[in-house]
Amino acid sequence: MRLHWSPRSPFVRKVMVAAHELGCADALVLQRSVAAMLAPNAAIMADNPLSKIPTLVLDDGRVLYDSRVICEYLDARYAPGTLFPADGPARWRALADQALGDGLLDLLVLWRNERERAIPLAPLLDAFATKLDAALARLDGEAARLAASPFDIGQLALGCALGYLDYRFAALGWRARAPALAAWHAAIAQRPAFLATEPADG
Ligand SMILES: N[C@@H](CCC(=O)N[C@@H](CS)C(=O)NCC(=O)O)C(=O)O
Repeated sequence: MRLHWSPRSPFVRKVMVAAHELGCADALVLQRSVAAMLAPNAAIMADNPLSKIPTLVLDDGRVLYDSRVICEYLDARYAPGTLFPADGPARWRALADQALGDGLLDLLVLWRNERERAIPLAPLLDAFATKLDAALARLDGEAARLAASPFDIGQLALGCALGYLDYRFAALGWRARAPALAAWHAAIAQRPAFLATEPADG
């Protein structure tokens, strides 16, 4: 399987953490791909018309995107139910946590794009900050629940979102605002799958 990959992308990191957790990282051939909103990449678009990563090309030529679909595919293929609970409240909790982690990442990627513009739109930056504060407060209140639950796709996505905050928004100092969440994150960041996939420039 060939994965359009970058060491900087938090959505690619979701897939790589999942692959390590599921024991199938060696089955992925990594193709370094640069995805930027303002520069559609023909090599990615040959497989994904949206020019987004992660994009996974299976050995039989079928193509999967986005990170949610790829993670669920790897789970179903290599260790069913490990990251995606099969049914019931645990499944919906995990999927909702994943949606919050992914949504936070969408917000942070847009925020980073906006702040790098010559004249950022101030109300947009304020709105991003307001939503981040609310998400951190919500998650800080749920840290005990996260710590008491088995590791799943929701925790994986939230871990990648908090890792991206450290990587691209270190100056925000999110831990001071969410100490219980910070303690939960410190624990999951020690999982081998997270240690093996730290974001890196290059
Ligand atoms: N919902 C997608 C989001 C993927 C995404 O936004 N990836 C970024 C890189 S971190 C990208 O490819 N951006 C290029 C673009 O938006 O054109 C997923 O979960 O995979």
